[in-house]
Amino acid sequence: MDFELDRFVFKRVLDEDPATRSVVLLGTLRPSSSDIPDAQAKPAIVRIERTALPSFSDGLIATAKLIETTDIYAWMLGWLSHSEDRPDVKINVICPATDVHIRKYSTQQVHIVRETPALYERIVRPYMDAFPASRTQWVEEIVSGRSEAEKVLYRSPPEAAPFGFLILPDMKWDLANTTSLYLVALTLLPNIKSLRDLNRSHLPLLHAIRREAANVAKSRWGLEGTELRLFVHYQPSYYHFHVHIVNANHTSLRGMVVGQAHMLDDIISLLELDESTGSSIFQRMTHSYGLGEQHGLFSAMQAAQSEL
Ligand code: M7G
Repeated sequence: MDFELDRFVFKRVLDEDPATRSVVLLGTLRPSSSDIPDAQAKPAIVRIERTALPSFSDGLIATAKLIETTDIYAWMLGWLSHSEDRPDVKINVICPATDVHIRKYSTQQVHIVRETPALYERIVRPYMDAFPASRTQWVEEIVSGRSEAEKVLYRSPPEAAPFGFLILPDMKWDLANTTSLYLVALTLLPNIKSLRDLNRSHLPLLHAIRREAANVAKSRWGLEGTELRLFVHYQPSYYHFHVHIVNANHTSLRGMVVGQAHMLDDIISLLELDESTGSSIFQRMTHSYGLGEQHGLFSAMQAAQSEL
């Protein structure tokens, strides 16, 4: 599918965020052929985000206009010089966007809820199981090599099965600025749904992700392992286990708050200390997290909080 932006017909703003310098728009993507009636236009989400500033170089700022000066202080507006390898914005398009996507990208209040193992079984597991396989089709496309194949940075050897993984740039990254480097490690099989499924048998997988993320970042971008922040979301948007790999200094991201992001190092350490022979620490514990009011789990989880 091609995503020519001039086919986008704007409907309304779903969200605006000065902190991440981004805006999310809802509209439709007109069919490319003029023979097809407009009724077939598909819902589309377009997210536009300012890219990170490139490293300073002479000539970076093309023009500047003074706003004010006082004593030793001056402030002005500036315009960057135009350059093909220095994009101004990064644009993400989802089309056709499902209702789940539209709700996820809409402005909403977040509430913190607690998920006991019993609430997981009663509310979260049925919610996860109800997702059609199409929800994680993108993972299947990548793992099978049908999509983004030339972007893959690391792939486990076959003997790593059933716990192989691959590492590739996350679609949140502009691939231009190392300061905002964002990669994702995706497990090859859908046998681990989320953080709650992890147990000690997954330690070799988690160690390997940590090791290979550091190797890739070092060999490709000269970053040390200490310059990376590796974390796992709970709740994730996609129930196919993956690890976020982000430049440790890139902190202006929404998905990094307490109540969503769990350090991979902490996960490894907890599993190493977990002496239980039955359910693992992640299966037994109560997980607390933020849920937006538009999230599919919100109503049921909020109603269940009074039972705790
Ligand atoms: P998550 O914690 O399930 O959801 O992470 P989040 O989107 O709320 O963070 C899934 C991660 O996979 C996110 O960082 C996405 O940006 C990334 N991702 C999602 N899709 C659909 C793709 C894709 O098609 N390609 C790549 N490279 N990354 C994706």
